[in-house]
Amino acid sequence: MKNASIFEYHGGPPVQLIINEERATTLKEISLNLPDITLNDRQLCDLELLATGVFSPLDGFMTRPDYESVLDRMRLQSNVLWPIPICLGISDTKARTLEVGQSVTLRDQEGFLLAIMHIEDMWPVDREKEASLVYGTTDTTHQGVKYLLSAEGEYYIGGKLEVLSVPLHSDFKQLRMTPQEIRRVYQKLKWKRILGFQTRNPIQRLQFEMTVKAMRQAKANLLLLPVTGMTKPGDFDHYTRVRCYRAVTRHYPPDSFVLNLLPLSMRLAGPREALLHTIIAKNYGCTHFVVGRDHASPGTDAAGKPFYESRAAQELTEEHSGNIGVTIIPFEELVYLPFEDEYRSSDQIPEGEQYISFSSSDIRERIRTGRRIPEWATITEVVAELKKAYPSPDEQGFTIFLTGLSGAGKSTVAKVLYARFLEIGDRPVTLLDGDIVRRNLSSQLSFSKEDRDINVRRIGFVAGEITKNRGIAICAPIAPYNGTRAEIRNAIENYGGFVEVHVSTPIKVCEKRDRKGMYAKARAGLIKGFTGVDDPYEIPESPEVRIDTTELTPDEAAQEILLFLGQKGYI
Ligand code: PPS
Repeated sequence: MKNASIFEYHGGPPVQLIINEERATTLKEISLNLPDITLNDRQLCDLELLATGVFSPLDGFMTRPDYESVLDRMRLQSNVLWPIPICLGISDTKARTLEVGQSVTLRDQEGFLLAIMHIEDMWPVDREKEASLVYGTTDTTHQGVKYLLSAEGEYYIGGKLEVLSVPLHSDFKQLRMTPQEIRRVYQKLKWKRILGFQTRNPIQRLQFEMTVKAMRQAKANLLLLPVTGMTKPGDFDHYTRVRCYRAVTRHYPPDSFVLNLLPLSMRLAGPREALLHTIIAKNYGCTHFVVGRDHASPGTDAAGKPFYESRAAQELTEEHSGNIGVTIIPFEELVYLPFEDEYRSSDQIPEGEQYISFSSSDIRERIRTGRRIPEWATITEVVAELKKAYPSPDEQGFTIFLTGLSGAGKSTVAKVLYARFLEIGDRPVTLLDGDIVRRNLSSQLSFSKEDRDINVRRIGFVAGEITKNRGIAICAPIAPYNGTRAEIRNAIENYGGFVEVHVSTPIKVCEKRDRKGMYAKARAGLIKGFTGVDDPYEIPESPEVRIDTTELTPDEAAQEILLFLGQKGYI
C-alpha cells in the first residue's frame, strides 16, 4: 500500500497470526494429542489482539526476557517500546504438567479450539514485583493489581502462536475490523490523517465536543475505538454503549468517522496503559491520538487518593509520541459554562466565571439511580438508549440478601417480605431461603468453607438471573464470608439493585431461641463447625440495612427494609 509507512509502528505492517486452512487442518489433527489450556476472559481478549495485529509487533505471549525487559525499561528485547506485559498465566498445578518445547492448545470456555501455542519459556511470576513496576502499587483496591495478585496464575508461559480462529463474537460483526482491514477502509476513503479516540464510556456532549475539537485541531478524520473487552467494574455494558455510539455518530459529518470495536481487556494502569493505547491506535493506522486527564485511570485508593497524577498519562505519551509515530492531542478537563452554553477547557476559564464539571461517572450514577440528567450534558438519543437498558429503580429488578447467624430471624423476615411484595404485585418474587436452597440446589454440599462458598455463589447466580429479568429475589442464607458476599454484590449490581441486610441478632438471643435445637447439638459437640459456635461469621461492614430482631416483631423488621427500598425508589 502506498503511504503505508506513515501508519506503521516499529517499521513493519501489523502482525497477522491467523493461519491458512491447510495449516489449520494439520494443526487440528495434531491438537488431539496436545494438552489444553482454557482461556479466561482477559486471556481471550489478549489472544484476539495478538492474533489480529492490534498488539503488533508481538507475535505471541511474551517470553521471560521480553517480560523482564518490559518491566524494567518499558521495551521489548528488540528495543521496541512496550509498556505492559502480555503474558499467559497458568496455575502451578498446570505448570507441573507442561514443559518448554511442548505445544499446547488454547481453547475458549466451551472448549472451542482457538490457537496452538509453542511454549518457548515458562517461569514463576513475582506478582508483587510486577504490580509495583507496572501499576506503581500493590494495593488491591486497584482493579489491575487485584486481578494480578488474585486471579493471575503463579506461572507465565510464553511463545509463538498459530491462530485457527479468533474468539467468536456474534454481536456487531461489522464493527470488528482488524488493523489490516481498517487500512483498506482508509485507502478507500483516501484518509491520510486519522485521529484515534478510545473510550469505555458512552459519548455524551462533553466527549462529542472533545472529539470535534480534536478533529479540527488535527485536521483529521475520526477512528472511534470503544473498548468492548473487560473495562472498569460498574461501566455500562458494551451492547448498550455500542447502540449509543451508533446513535451519536449521526452527529458527525458523513464519512468523517469509522466506528470499530476494541476487544481490549483494560489493566487500568494509567500512564503505562495510555502508552499501550497509543501503540494500539498506531497499529490501527492513527496519526493522532486523544489522551485526556486521568486516561485509563483506576480511580482512587481506599483513602480516596488517586493512584496516578492526573497529567501523568499525557506526559508519558507525549514523551514517547515521536518514537511511536503518533501525535498526542492532550485534553484538559472540559467544563460547561452555563451562561455561554458551551464547553471549554478548564484551564481557559476566565477569572470568576461560573462553570460546571459533570463527568461520565456523574452520568452513570444518575442513570443508575433514575435521576434527571441536565439537557446540556447529554445527547438525547444516547440518554434514551441508556434509559432503555438501565431503567430507573422502580422498573429494575433487585435482590434482598439477608445474612446473619442461624436463628437470627432471616427466614421469618424473608417470608414477611415475600408476602408484602406479592401484595404490591408489580414484579415476580422468588424466595431463596437457606433451607430451601440446601434441599434443592445444594443438597450434596457440606458446611465446609468451600461448600458454603459454592452454596452462596449458587444463590447469588440464581438471584442475579432473577434480578436481570427485573424480578425480586429474596435470599436468606447465613453467608458467613465477606469475600463471597462482595463477589455476589458485584455480579448482581450489574443487573439491578442489591440490598444487603445484616440480621444482626446477637448469638445469645439466637441460641436462646434455638428453634431447631442446632445450637444445643453444636455445644454438645454433635455438630462440628457450626456458625457462631466453632465456625466464623464475618460481620458485614456496611450493609444497606442492619436489623437486630431481639426487640422487633417480624413485621417491624420487614418494615425497615421496605422503607429503605421506598427511599431508594425501588418500590
Ligand atoms: S451457608 O453458610 O450460607 O452455606 O449456610 P445455609 O445454607 O444458610 O444453611 C444454614 C442452615 O443449615 C443448618 N446447619 C448449619 N448452619 C450453620 N453451620 C452448620 N454447621 C450447620 N449445619 C446445619 C442451620 O439450621 C441453618 O439454618 P438457619 O435457617 O440459618 O437457621
